[in-house]
Amino acid sequence: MSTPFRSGFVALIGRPNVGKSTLMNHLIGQKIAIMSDKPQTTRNRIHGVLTQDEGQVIFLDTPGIHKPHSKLGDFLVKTAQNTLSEVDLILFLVDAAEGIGPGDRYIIHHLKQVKTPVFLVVNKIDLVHPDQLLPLIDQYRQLISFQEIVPISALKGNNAVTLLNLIFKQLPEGPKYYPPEQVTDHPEQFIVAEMIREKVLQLTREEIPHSVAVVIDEMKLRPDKELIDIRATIFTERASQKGVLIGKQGQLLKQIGTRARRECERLLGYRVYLDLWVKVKKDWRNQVQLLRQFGYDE
Ligand code: GDP
Ligand code: MG
Ligand code: K
Repeated sequence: MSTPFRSGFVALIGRPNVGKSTLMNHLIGQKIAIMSDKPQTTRNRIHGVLTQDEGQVIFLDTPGIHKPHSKLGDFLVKTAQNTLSEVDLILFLVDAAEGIGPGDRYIIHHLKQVKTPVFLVVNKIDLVHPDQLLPLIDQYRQLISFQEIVPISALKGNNAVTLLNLIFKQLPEGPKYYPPEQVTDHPEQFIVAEMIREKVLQLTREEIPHSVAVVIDEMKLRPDKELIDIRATIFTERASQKGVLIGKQGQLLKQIGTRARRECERLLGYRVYLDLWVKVKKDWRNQVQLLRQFGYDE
């Protein structure tokens, strides 16, 4: 008898520096770390997808709710609120070494307005004496009730497996929303490369064979988190193909770039600056180096 596959969406919230990223990295490890959007909903930033035999967890960030003084105002707060009511589970991370702060109260205020189950995840327990934990937990419990309370250290890994098991237990039976093979080391780069390739094929039709390859040379979020810079190279096998792709006065390449950029922005949830190049590379498929850049070998 096989146990049912469980899957669902889990929102991670907590004030800055509470350890959300650390927890994500610990749970997901090298397996995945993506930042592409779930296409159906706007602005729900996917931080990572964890796929195991027993199920799949899609972790979502909830932008806007972390900052009580966010200038983005109502809109983001509403979006965050919607996210919180749509997900299957909310992980509310708090800091074991600090008392309840204004940021925590602000989040609790929002949690009270949704019916979604909430786990209180008390992180950084490695920094406190166990005696300190219960009083803190009691304080939180007086403000709002929790489905589970899990003390962890995301940094050291204490109780991470326990937390994961409780998450799986909470999720409904469901499908694999994301194919495991999409889950590579750098899936966001893979997806962006595929999108650019798709635009090339759409705009050139039969002139360019499907052997055209796209490599993402660089993909970086700017420090102000306003824009993602993407530098990509389209490889063709012959010089004549390169000419076709670029087009008269670069018109076709420009068009490819514009369409690809728009789609990248939609998928990634950020503004994108796309720098597109075309190079000729014979037999690129045989070149291990390139395959590695494609992410097949890492
Ligand atoms: P985020 O802003 O919520 O994503 O927080 P981060 O994951 O970036 O963590 C903020 C800081 O807290 C980093 O310096 C982490 O190394 C540290 N940190 C995270 N989890 C733990 C923990 O369990 N124990 C300790 N001692 N430090 C932690
Ligand atoms: Mg973080
Ligand atoms: K995103």
